[in-house]
Amino acid sequence: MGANELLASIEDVGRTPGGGYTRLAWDPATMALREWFAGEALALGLDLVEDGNGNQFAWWGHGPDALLVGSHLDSVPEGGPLDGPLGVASALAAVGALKASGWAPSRPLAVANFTDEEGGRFGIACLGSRLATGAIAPGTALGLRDEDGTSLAEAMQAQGRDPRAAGPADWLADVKYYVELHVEQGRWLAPHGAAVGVASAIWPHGRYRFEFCGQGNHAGATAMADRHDPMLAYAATVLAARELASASGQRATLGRLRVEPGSTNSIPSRVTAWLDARASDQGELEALVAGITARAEAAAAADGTTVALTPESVTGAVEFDHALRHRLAGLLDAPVLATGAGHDAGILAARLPTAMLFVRNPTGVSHAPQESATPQDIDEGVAALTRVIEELG
Ligand code: HGY
Ligand code: MN
Ligand code: MN
Repeated sequence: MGANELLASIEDVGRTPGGGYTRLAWDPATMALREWFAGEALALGLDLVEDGNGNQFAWWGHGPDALLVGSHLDSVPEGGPLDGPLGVASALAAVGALKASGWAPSRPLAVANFTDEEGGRFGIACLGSRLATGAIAPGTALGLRDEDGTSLAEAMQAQGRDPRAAGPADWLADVKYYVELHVEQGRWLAPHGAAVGVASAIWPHGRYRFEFCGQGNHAGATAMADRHDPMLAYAATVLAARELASASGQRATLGRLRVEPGSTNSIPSRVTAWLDARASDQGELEALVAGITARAEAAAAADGTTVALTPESVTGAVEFDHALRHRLAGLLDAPVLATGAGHDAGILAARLPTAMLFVRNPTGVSHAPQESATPQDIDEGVAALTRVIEELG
């Protein structure tokens, strides 16, 4: 099957009434997608293996110096249809086309489905690839809890996995290259008239938890002068993030919030907010976060409230392997572009030569139901990935 058909075969999995997709790690939707992946691997005659972290691999041959292609199948809440699944479907379609043509790889080849790339449930992105590469300690990851208080370990156990198996994975030693195809996030390829691009780098980025604490009180009986409302420092922080990121050409978002007790007629006692900050280099990222934090602290001090900052995950700049990206850009006659989005390829790049292909996204919208790519461009992406596999495989 081609990638468009493969994507159509999962279009109802994890679909939400708003037309988006919520497919979180170890939830029913991603479990159904794991079954789908297993079925497609079987149909292609590939050998399905799962590592102790839940990452799935469909192998064409086994052994060292392997070429790994693939992506992830989980989404952010209310995400789009392509972020992740496009890479997995394109890899399956490319392998299917190569098998049908009688081509045979000179090295082992595998298609990967990395688990929990978005961090949409447990808060830290790329958990599957971070665990496999040792970028996060199993104890830290397994102790992460979702909004219901369920830990990653409990979620894995509920799906029949043994969390004690989580951690650095043996397959890493067998992989020579990893190439991830992904829908473009942002709009660069369209104005440059290209259907496919090659990634140069990933911006440094991080997730930071702000905890604003004040005095809970009655919304109607408390005079305004007597309030210590943590919502005010939160509001000042949101505005500061926007102002400072815009002024420095970087990016900052506070898109996740928890208010306690969260009742209409109570002044909050605690407001927890998460900052997603991204910048063109590490120094800019640190300056941006420091600037936002200073503004949060000043606002809290003015209101007699407090604020505490906890970095939850910080990922340094990723430069994709220069020789590999140059070779693929030449092979495909494709432009090279950086991205502000994180990927499993960014985690694996610390351990082995890694590259990414981007498929044109006409509007650039991602992490939202409106994410799209044309069927023609999706086919062009598969053709490009097929050529890369023939070149490297
Ligand atoms: O957040 C990111 O950049 C990626 O989509 N996980
Ligand atoms: Mn992704
Ligand atoms: Mn994403």
